[in-house]
Amino acid sequence: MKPSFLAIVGAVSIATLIAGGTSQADTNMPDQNAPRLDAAAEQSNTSSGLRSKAQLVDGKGNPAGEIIASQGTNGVLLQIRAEELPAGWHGVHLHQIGNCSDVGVFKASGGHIEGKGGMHGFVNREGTHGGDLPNIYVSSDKRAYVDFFTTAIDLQDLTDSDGAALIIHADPDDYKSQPIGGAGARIACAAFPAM
Ligand SMILES: [Cu+2]
Repeated sequence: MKPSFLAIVGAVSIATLIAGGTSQADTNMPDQNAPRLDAAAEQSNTSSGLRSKAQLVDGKGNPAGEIIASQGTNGVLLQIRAEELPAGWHGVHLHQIGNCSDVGVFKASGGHIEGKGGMHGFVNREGTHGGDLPNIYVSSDKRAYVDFFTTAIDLQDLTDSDGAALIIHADPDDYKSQPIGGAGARIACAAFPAM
């Protein structure tokens, strides 16, 4: 199934280019007629050997920014460009499955990437999870632009057979409570595809 789906996506892209016949910039514009969430996200979430890109969607399935994960010498650089999120502190974690299809709930993304084992939390003596990340602060303009570097994982942990997701939670992570630092509901999700 997967190869034929990819082939169809490729064919559609080429057809669009030919039919459009317009500038490169136009082909990058969001298509207003495209299905709102998953089809668009499938096509724009991409992985290469050293880099993976994932579109962030909010609790209504609307675009809310972009995450780029790049393999470094001894870890992964995560560049978060989040928009249209509620102001305040929010927990951010890497979850096990690259699936944001259950919009507004985002439980399909599974639990945290556990890595070498242990509990959740940067200041937990039994911690930490491989998917643990610092909180982000969204300002009154609803944006947070943040770069993180983590040595707890490699890019292949995000692009394994079921992908991975970056989840933004409603509340901040206290870095010690189980299982998610008291960070509450999942309000935004970005799916890294399998590679
Ligand atoms: Cu989480």
